[in-house]
Amino acid sequence: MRRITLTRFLIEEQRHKGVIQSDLRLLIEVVARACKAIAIAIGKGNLADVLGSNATENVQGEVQKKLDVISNEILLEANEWGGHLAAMASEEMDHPYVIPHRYPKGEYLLLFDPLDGSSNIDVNVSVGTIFSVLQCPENIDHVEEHHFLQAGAKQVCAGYAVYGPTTLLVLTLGNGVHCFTLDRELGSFVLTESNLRIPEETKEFSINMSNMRHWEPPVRRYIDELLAGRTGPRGKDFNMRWVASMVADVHRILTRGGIFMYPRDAREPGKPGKLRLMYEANPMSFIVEQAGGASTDGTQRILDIQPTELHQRVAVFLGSKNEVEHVTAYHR
Ligand code: P6P
Repeated sequence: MRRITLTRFLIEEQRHKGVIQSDLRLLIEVVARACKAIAIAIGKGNLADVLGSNATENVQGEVQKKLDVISNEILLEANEWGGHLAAMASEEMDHPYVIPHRYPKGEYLLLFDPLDGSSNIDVNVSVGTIFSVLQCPENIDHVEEHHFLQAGAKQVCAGYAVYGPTTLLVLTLGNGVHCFTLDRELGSFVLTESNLRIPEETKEFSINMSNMRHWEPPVRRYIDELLAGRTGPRGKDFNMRWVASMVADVHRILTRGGIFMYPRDAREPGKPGKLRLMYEANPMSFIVEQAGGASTDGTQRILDIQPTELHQRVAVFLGSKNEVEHVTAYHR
Protein backbone atom coordinates (compact mmCIF):
# COMPACT_ATOMS: atom_id res chain seq x y z
CA MET A 1 0.00 0.00 0.00
CA ARG A 2 1.49 3.30 -1.08
CA ARG A 3 1.54 5.65 1.89
CA ILE A 4 -0.17 8.81 0.69
CA THR A 5 -1.52 11.56 2.93
CA LEU A 6 -5.20 12.50 3.15
CA THR A 7 -4.47 15.66 1.15
CA ARG A 8 -2.95 13.73 -1.76
CA PHE A 9 -5.76 11.14 -1.62
CA LEU A 10 -8.39 13.88 -1.89
CA ILE A 11 -6.59 15.65 -4.74
CA GLU A 12 -6.19 12.38 -6.66
CA GLU A 13 -9.84 11.44 -6.07
CA GLN A 14 -10.82 14.86 -7.39
CA ARG A 15 -8.50 14.54 -10.42
CA HIS A 16 -9.38 10.95 -11.36
CA LYS A 17 -13.02 10.66 -10.36
CA GLY A 18 -14.15 14.25 -10.06
CA VAL A 19 -16.09 13.30 -6.94
CA ILE A 20 -14.87 16.17 -4.84
CA GLN A 21 -15.59 19.86 -5.28
CA SER A 22 -12.72 21.92 -3.89
CA ASP A 23 -14.94 23.25 -1.09
CA LEU A 24 -15.71 19.66 -0.03
CA ARG A 25 -12.01 18.83 -0.10
CA LEU A 26 -11.36 21.85 2.14
CA LEU A 27 -14.19 20.76 4.46
CA ILE A 28 -12.71 17.27 4.88
CA GLU A 29 -9.21 18.64 5.50
CA VAL A 30 -10.55 21.09 8.10
CA VAL A 31 -12.57 18.38 9.88
CA ALA A 32 -9.53 16.07 9.85
CA ARG A 33 -7.42 18.83 11.40
CA ALA A 34 -10.10 19.39 14.07
CA CYS A 35 -10.04 15.66 14.85
CA LYS A 36 -6.27 15.89 15.37
CA ALA A 37 -6.87 18.73 17.85
CA ILE A 38 -9.57 16.67 19.62
CA ALA A 39 -7.18 13.68 19.79
CA ILE A 40 -4.60 15.92 21.48
CA ALA A 41 -7.17 17.35 23.93
CA ILE A 42 -8.52 13.96 25.03
CA GLY A 43 -4.98 12.54 25.11
CA LYS A 44 -4.15 14.88 27.98
CA GLY A 45 -6.89 13.43 30.25
CA ASN A 46 -6.27 14.21 33.89
CA LEU A 47 -3.07 16.04 33.06
CA ALA A 48 -5.14 18.95 31.79
CA ASP A 49 -8.18 18.71 34.03
CA VAL A 50 -10.44 17.99 31.03
CA LEU A 51 -12.08 14.86 32.42
CA GLY A 52 -15.32 14.76 34.32
CA SER A 53 -18.53 16.64 33.65
CA ASN A 54 -19.67 20.18 33.15
CA ALA A 55 -22.58 21.49 35.17
CA THR A 56 -24.46 21.66 31.84
CA GLU A 57 -26.87 19.42 29.94
CA ASN A 58 -27.24 19.03 26.17
CA VAL A 59 -30.44 18.95 24.15
CA GLN A 60 -30.65 15.23 24.87
CA GLY A 61 -30.85 16.02 28.57
CA GLU A 62 -27.47 14.32 29.04
CA VAL A 63 -24.87 15.80 31.39
CA GLN A 64 -22.12 17.16 29.17
CA LYS A 65 -18.56 16.02 29.75
CA LYS A 66 -16.01 18.82 29.63
CA LEU A 67 -14.55 17.16 26.54
CA ASP A 68 -17.96 17.07 24.81
CA VAL A 69 -18.02 20.84 24.98
CA ILE A 70 -14.33 21.26 24.14
CA SER A 71 -14.66 18.94 21.10
CA ASN A 72 -17.76 20.78 19.91
CA GLU A 73 -15.97 24.14 20.14
CA ILE A 74 -12.94 22.78 18.29
CA LEU A 75 -15.17 21.71 15.37
CA LEU A 76 -17.09 24.99 15.30
CA GLU A 77 -13.96 27.17 15.38
CA ALA A 78 -12.19 25.04 12.75
CA ASN A 79 -15.07 25.22 10.28
CA GLU A 80 -16.67 28.65 10.62
CA TRP A 81 -14.14 30.79 8.69
CA GLY A 82 -13.40 28.63 5.61
CA GLY A 83 -16.30 29.69 3.40
CA HIS A 84 -17.21 26.04 2.65
CA LEU A 85 -20.21 25.75 4.97
CA ALA A 86 -23.63 27.35 5.28
CA ALA A 87 -24.28 25.98 8.79
CA MET A 88 -23.42 23.24 11.29
CA ALA A 89 -25.50 21.04 13.58
CA SER A 90 -24.25 19.06 16.55
CA GLU A 91 -25.49 16.65 19.18
CA GLU A 92 -24.23 19.22 21.72
CA MET A 93 -26.26 22.17 20.40
CA ASP A 94 -30.04 22.63 20.57
CA HIS A 95 -30.13 24.50 17.25
CA PRO A 96 -27.94 24.75 14.14
CA TYR A 97 -24.96 27.11 14.17
CA VAL A 98 -25.27 29.45 11.18
CA ILE A 99 -21.98 30.77 9.79
CA PRO A 100 -21.52 34.36 11.12
CA HIS A 101 -22.04 37.18 8.62
CA ARG A 102 -18.35 38.18 8.88
CA TYR A 103 -17.45 34.98 7.00
CA PRO A 104 -18.47 33.84 3.48
CA LYS A 105 -20.99 31.01 3.30
CA GLY A 106 -20.54 27.80 1.30
CA GLU A 107 -22.81 25.14 -0.11
CA TYR A 108 -22.45 22.43 2.53
CA LEU A 109 -24.13 21.56 5.80
CA LEU A 110 -21.98 19.76 8.38
CA LEU A 111 -23.49 17.64 11.14
CA PHE A 112 -21.51 15.94 13.88
CA ASP A 113 -21.42 14.13 17.17
CA PRO A 114 -18.21 15.75 18.38
CA LEU A 115 -17.34 13.13 20.97
CA ASP A 116 -19.33 9.93 20.72
CA GLY A 117 -19.11 7.47 23.60
CA SER A 118 -17.99 10.19 25.98
CA SER A 119 -19.27 8.14 28.93
CA ASN A 120 -16.11 6.10 28.25
CA ILE A 121 -13.78 9.08 28.42
CA ASP A 122 -13.25 8.95 32.19
CA VAL A 123 -12.33 5.25 32.04
CA ASN A 124 -9.91 5.64 29.12
CA VAL A 125 -11.84 3.57 26.56
CA SER A 126 -11.82 4.48 22.85
CA VAL A 127 -14.20 7.28 21.80
CA GLY A 128 -14.71 9.06 18.51
CA THR A 129 -16.09 11.87 16.36
CA ILE A 130 -18.81 11.17 13.78
CA PHE A 131 -19.61 13.59 10.93
CA SER A 132 -21.99 13.85 8.00
CA VAL A 133 -22.07 16.28 5.04
CA LEU A 134 -25.19 17.38 3.14
CA GLN A 135 -25.71 19.89 0.33
CA CYS A 136 -27.37 23.07 1.52
CA PRO A 137 -30.53 23.73 -0.57
CA GLU A 138 -29.81 26.47 -3.16
CA ASN A 139 -30.91 30.07 -3.10
CA ILE A 140 -31.77 30.35 0.55
CA ASP A 141 -30.84 33.46 2.51
CA HIS A 142 -30.96 32.07 5.99
CA VAL A 143 -30.32 28.41 6.90
CA GLU A 144 -32.94 26.96 9.19
CA GLU A 145 -33.28 23.63 10.96
CA HIS A 146 -35.58 22.17 8.31
CA HIS A 147 -32.87 22.58 5.66
CA PHE A 148 -30.91 19.87 7.51
CA LEU A 149 -33.82 17.41 7.42
CA GLN A 150 -32.68 15.39 4.41
CA ALA A 151 -32.67 11.58 4.12
CA GLY A 152 -29.31 9.90 4.76
CA ALA A 153 -29.19 8.85 1.10
CA LYS A 154 -28.54 12.54 0.31
CA GLN A 155 -25.20 12.61 2.16
CA VAL A 156 -22.23 13.61 -0.03
CA CYS A 157 -19.67 12.49 2.55
CA ALA A 158 -19.54 10.78 5.95
CA GLY A 159 -16.77 9.76 8.28
CA TYR A 160 -15.59 9.15 11.80
CA ALA A 161 -12.42 9.46 13.81
CA VAL A 162 -11.52 6.80 16.39
CA TYR A 163 -9.37 7.99 19.31
CA GLY A 164 -7.92 4.65 20.34
CA PRO A 165 -4.48 2.98 20.39
CA THR A 166 -4.10 4.74 17.04
CA THR A 167 -6.07 7.75 15.86
CA LEU A 168 -7.93 6.77 12.70
CA LEU A 169 -10.02 8.70 10.19
CA VAL A 170 -12.51 6.59 8.18
CA LEU A 171 -14.13 8.33 5.21
CA THR A 172 -16.54 7.72 2.35
CA LEU A 173 -17.44 10.04 -0.52
CA GLY A 174 -19.71 7.48 -2.15
CA ASN A 175 -16.78 5.68 -3.79
CA GLY A 176 -15.84 3.10 -1.18
CA VAL A 177 -14.59 3.43 2.40
CA HIS A 178 -11.02 4.45 3.13
CA CYS A 179 -9.05 4.46 6.39
CA PHE A 180 -6.28 6.90 7.34
CA THR A 181 -3.97 6.52 10.34
CA LEU A 182 -2.59 9.60 12.09
CA ASP A 183 1.19 9.65 11.78
CA ARG A 184 1.96 11.65 14.90
CA GLU A 185 5.51 12.46 13.78
CA LEU A 186 4.30 13.84 10.43
CA GLY A 187 1.13 15.27 11.98
CA SER A 188 -0.75 13.93 8.92
CA PHE A 189 -3.41 11.31 8.32
CA VAL A 190 -1.86 8.64 6.03
CA LEU A 191 -3.90 6.23 3.85
CA THR A 192 -3.57 2.77 5.43
CA GLU A 193 -6.58 0.90 4.00
CA SER A 194 -8.67 1.38 0.82
CA ASN A 195 -12.09 0.00 -0.07
CA LEU A 196 -12.83 -1.69 3.26
CA ARG A 197 -15.36 -4.54 2.90
CA ILE A 198 -17.57 -5.96 5.67
CA PRO A 199 -17.84 -9.78 5.45
CA GLU A 200 -21.49 -10.72 4.69
CA GLU A 201 -21.35 -13.50 7.31
CA THR A 202 -20.25 -13.11 10.92
CA LYS A 203 -20.07 -14.86 14.27
CA GLU A 204 -19.96 -11.69 16.36
CA PHE A 205 -22.83 -9.55 17.64
CA SER A 206 -22.85 -6.26 19.49
CA ILE A 207 -25.71 -5.20 21.79
CA ASN A 208 -26.23 -4.04 25.39
CA MET A 209 -27.61 -7.28 26.86
CA SER A 210 -28.74 -5.58 30.09
CA ASN A 211 -31.74 -4.22 28.15
CA MET A 212 -32.96 -7.69 27.09
CA ARG A 213 -36.21 -7.63 29.10
CA HIS A 214 -37.18 -4.38 27.35
CA TRP A 215 -36.72 -5.59 23.77
CA GLU A 216 -39.50 -6.28 21.28
CA PRO A 217 -40.20 -9.95 20.36
CA PRO A 218 -38.29 -10.03 17.01
CA VAL A 219 -35.10 -8.86 18.74
CA ARG A 220 -35.49 -11.31 21.63
CA ARG A 221 -36.06 -14.17 19.17
CA TYR A 222 -33.00 -13.18 17.12
CA ILE A 223 -30.69 -12.84 20.15
CA ASP A 224 -32.03 -16.06 21.77
CA GLU A 225 -31.10 -17.92 18.57
CA LEU A 226 -27.58 -16.45 18.59
CA LEU A 227 -27.18 -17.48 22.26
CA ALA A 228 -28.42 -21.02 21.47
CA GLY A 229 -25.24 -21.42 19.45
CA ARG A 230 -24.19 -24.57 17.61
CA THR A 231 -27.07 -26.74 18.87
CA GLY A 232 -29.64 -24.02 18.15
CA PRO A 233 -31.35 -22.95 14.90
CA ARG A 234 -28.30 -20.99 13.73
CA GLY A 235 -26.04 -24.06 13.94
CA LYS A 236 -22.97 -22.09 15.04
CA ASP A 237 -21.62 -20.39 18.17
CA PHE A 238 -21.52 -16.58 18.33
CA ASN A 239 -19.24 -14.19 20.23
CA MET A 240 -20.32 -10.87 21.76
CA ARG A 241 -18.65 -7.46 22.02
CA TRP A 242 -20.10 -4.21 23.45
CA VAL A 243 -17.69 -1.27 23.84
CA ALA A 244 -20.54 1.25 24.37
CA SER A 245 -18.76 3.59 21.97
CA MET A 246 -20.57 3.30 18.66
CA VAL A 247 -17.46 4.41 16.75
CA ALA A 248 -15.35 1.63 18.32
CA ASP A 249 -18.02 -1.04 17.76
CA VAL A 250 -18.65 0.05 14.15
CA HIS A 251 -14.93 0.19 13.37
CA ARG A 252 -14.49 -3.38 14.63
CA ILE A 253 -17.37 -4.44 12.34
CA LEU A 254 -15.81 -2.62 9.36
CA THR A 255 -12.56 -4.42 10.13
CA ARG A 256 -13.75 -8.01 10.81
CA GLY A 257 -17.53 -8.12 10.39
CA GLY A 258 -20.32 -8.31 12.97
CA ILE A 259 -23.76 -6.89 13.66
CA PHE A 260 -24.34 -3.82 15.87
CA MET A 261 -27.78 -3.34 17.40
CA TYR A 262 -29.40 -0.63 19.49
CA PRO A 263 -33.10 -1.53 19.31
CA ARG A 264 -35.95 0.51 20.66
CA ASP A 265 -37.00 -0.69 24.08
CA ALA A 266 -40.03 -0.53 26.34
CA ARG A 267 -38.31 1.78 28.85
CA GLU A 268 -39.22 4.79 26.72
CA PRO A 269 -41.94 3.69 24.27
CA GLY A 270 -42.10 7.24 22.89
CA LYS A 271 -38.47 7.02 21.75
CA PRO A 272 -37.81 4.90 18.64
CA GLY A 273 -34.31 4.12 19.95
CA LYS A 274 -31.32 5.70 21.71
CA LEU A 275 -29.05 6.65 18.81
CA ARG A 276 -29.58 9.82 16.80
CA LEU A 277 -30.48 9.60 13.14
CA MET A 278 -28.82 12.69 11.62
CA TYR A 279 -25.30 12.52 13.07
CA GLU A 280 -24.87 8.94 14.29
CA ALA A 281 -27.05 6.46 12.37
CA ASN A 282 -26.99 8.20 8.95
CA PRO A 283 -23.21 8.69 8.62
CA MET A 284 -22.50 5.19 10.00
CA SER A 285 -25.12 3.68 7.65
CA PHE A 286 -23.60 5.44 4.60
CA ILE A 287 -20.16 4.08 5.56
CA VAL A 288 -21.46 0.55 6.29
CA GLU A 289 -23.40 0.33 3.00
CA GLN A 290 -20.39 1.65 1.05
CA ALA A 291 -18.41 -1.22 2.62
CA GLY A 292 -20.95 -3.83 1.46
CA GLY A 293 -22.90 -4.02 4.72
CA ALA A 294 -26.54 -3.17 5.50
CA SER A 295 -28.28 -0.86 7.97
CA THR A 296 -31.96 -0.78 8.95
CA ASP A 297 -34.13 0.45 11.82
CA GLY A 298 -35.65 -3.04 11.97
CA THR A 299 -38.11 -2.42 9.17
CA GLN A 300 -36.58 -0.01 6.62
CA ARG A 301 -33.21 1.11 5.28
CA ILE A 302 -31.96 3.86 7.59
CA LEU A 303 -30.73 5.95 4.65
CA ASP A 304 -34.31 6.09 3.31
CA ILE A 305 -35.79 7.59 6.50
CA GLN A 306 -37.17 11.10 5.94
CA PRO A 307 -36.18 13.06 9.09
CA THR A 308 -38.75 15.20 10.92
CA GLU A 309 -36.53 16.56 13.72
CA LEU A 310 -32.83 17.41 13.93
CA HIS A 311 -32.21 15.35 17.08
CA GLN A 312 -34.61 12.51 16.39
CA ARG A 313 -33.61 9.02 17.51
CA VAL A 314 -33.77 5.74 15.62
CA ALA A 315 -33.33 2.03 16.24
CA VAL A 316 -30.18 0.71 14.57
CA PHE A 317 -29.29 -2.73 13.16
CA LEU A 318 -26.14 -2.46 11.05
CA GLY A 319 -23.18 -4.52 9.83
CA SER A 320 -22.77 -7.87 8.04
CA LYS A 321 -25.46 -7.91 5.38
CA ASN A 322 -26.82 -11.42 5.99
CA GLU A 323 -27.28 -10.88 9.72
CA VAL A 324 -28.96 -7.50 9.29
CA GLU A 325 -31.34 -9.04 6.76
CA HIS A 326 -31.96 -11.95 9.16
CA VAL A 327 -33.01 -9.80 12.11
CA THR A 328 -34.91 -7.35 9.87
CA ALA A 329 -36.91 -10.26 8.40
CA TYR A 330 -38.07 -11.15 11.95
CA HIS A 331 -39.55 -7.65 12.28
CA ARG A 332 -41.69 -8.06 9.15
P1 P6P B 1 -25.45 2.20 26.45
C1 P6P B 1 -22.61 6.47 23.59
O1 P6P B 1 -23.23 7.17 24.65
C2 P6P B 1 -23.70 6.00 22.64
O2 P6P B 1 -24.39 7.10 22.12
C3 P6P B 1 -23.09 5.15 21.54
O3 P6P B 1 -21.82 5.56 21.20
C4 P6P B 1 -23.09 3.75 22.15
O4 P6P B 1 -23.19 2.73 21.18
C5 P6P B 1 -24.33 3.76 23.04
O5 P6P B 1 -24.61 5.14 23.34
C6 P6P B 1 -24.09 3.00 24.34
O6 P6P B 1 -25.34 2.97 25.03
O7 P6P B 1 -26.93 2.25 26.76
O8 P6P B 1 -24.95 0.80 26.24
O9 P6P B 1 -24.59 2.99 27.40
